[in-house]
Amino acid sequence: MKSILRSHRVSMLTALLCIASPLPVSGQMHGHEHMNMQEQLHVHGHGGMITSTAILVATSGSSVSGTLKFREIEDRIVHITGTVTGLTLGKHGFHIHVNGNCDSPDGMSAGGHFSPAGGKHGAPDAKEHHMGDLGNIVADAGGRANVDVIAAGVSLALMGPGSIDGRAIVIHAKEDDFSDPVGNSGARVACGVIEADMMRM
Ligand SMILES: [Cu+2]
Ligand SMILES: [Zn+2]
Repeated sequence: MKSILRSHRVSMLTALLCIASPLPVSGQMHGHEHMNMQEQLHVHGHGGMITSTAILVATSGSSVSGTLKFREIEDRIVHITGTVTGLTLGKHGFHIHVNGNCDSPDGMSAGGHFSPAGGKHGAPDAKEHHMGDLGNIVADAGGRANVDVIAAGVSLALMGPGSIDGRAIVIHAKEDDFSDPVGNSGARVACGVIEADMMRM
């Protein structure tokens, strides 16, 4: 009981500090009225950087879980980090899918690969690939993968053509061999919706 009270008090304090801290950009908003909505949403993130989180949910018959953190370290360069467990040894296809919906037992509700510009499926460094093609993550013999992936071209902004806010990140049973249309990476073993952290306050 005591620890519950204490953690409650800490989160209250954090919330108060967040409210009390001045907006980092409030002094430099001369051009505010000329900014589009996307730019405004960008500068209003804490510390000027939007971060998001995806909590991975195992699909039916899978025990894959984990939490992924997304940081837009430069405009349209998103760094994805975290740990995934419950995988089989080896490579697993890793993609952003278009629908932020992980409700179906097989993960198919997340739809196809996020690809606003269309084109063929491929490796992230290939000339042609879907924007959501992030290659593979690699699990060790204990089924654990340390994710450290750069997603280029996508944004955590709440809108705009490259926005991945509210979309899904999907992990597959098999290796993505980068063949069109989906890389033969098999079933979906985990799915998580990418949610902006600032919306969770
Ligand atoms: Cu996928
Ligand atoms: Zn693809």
